[in-house]
Amino acid sequence: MVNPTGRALFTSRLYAILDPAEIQERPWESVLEALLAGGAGVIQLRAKELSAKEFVEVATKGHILTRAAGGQFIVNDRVDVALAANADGVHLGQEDLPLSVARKLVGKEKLIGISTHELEQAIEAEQGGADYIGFGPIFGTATKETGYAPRGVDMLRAVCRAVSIPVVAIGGISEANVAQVWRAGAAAAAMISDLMRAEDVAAKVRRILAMRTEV
Ligand code: 3NM
Repeated sequence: MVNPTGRALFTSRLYAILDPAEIQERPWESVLEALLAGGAGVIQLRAKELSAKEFVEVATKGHILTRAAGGQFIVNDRVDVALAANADGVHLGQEDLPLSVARKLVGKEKLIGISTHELEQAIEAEQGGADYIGFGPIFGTATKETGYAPRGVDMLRAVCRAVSIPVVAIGGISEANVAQVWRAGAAAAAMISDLMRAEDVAAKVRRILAMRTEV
């Protein structure tokens, strides 16, 4: 299967991040299944607290479940785990493997996304051959100590205009403000806590996706 590139990847406009550290007592499989049942088309697995062994196990199973539902599965931080799980892509931060090194390892078939926090980083990632960028934090977030002040929707808009690859907005995005980032030009909105803490995850995804018609 050839990976969809560019905006085709983000037709659902939601980039759902599955983070086992944020789901309390629920099994991660049921949270993933709820995300998929709600219609999330792209799932990123973010697992800072798992060992490499556990990360590969979760990624392998997560990829199979996501693929069966017709979605794309992206592994955060770890090129080796993405390869081992045969994920559709890998998402890297500014301190992870450099993009050029990662590209040599995963080849052209897998997507590479790069986290960016400044306009210059966004342009650099595009020039380096990233398939998409993450840009944030857009709003304040308690999920990650990013070290950056919230960038806001105006800076997001400027980044979306400056690059032609898809921009995935991240940081403090919820059902309450997602329309703002879509309107600013983000190809997709990435969310962790608003999804992971929802009592009914599938219903939360459905409500978010239903809002796309309003932007
Ligand atoms: N990266 P929530 S902000 C993982 O700015 C992450 O690059 C960010 O979590 C960045 O949706 C962030 O709960 C946390 O705010 C996103």
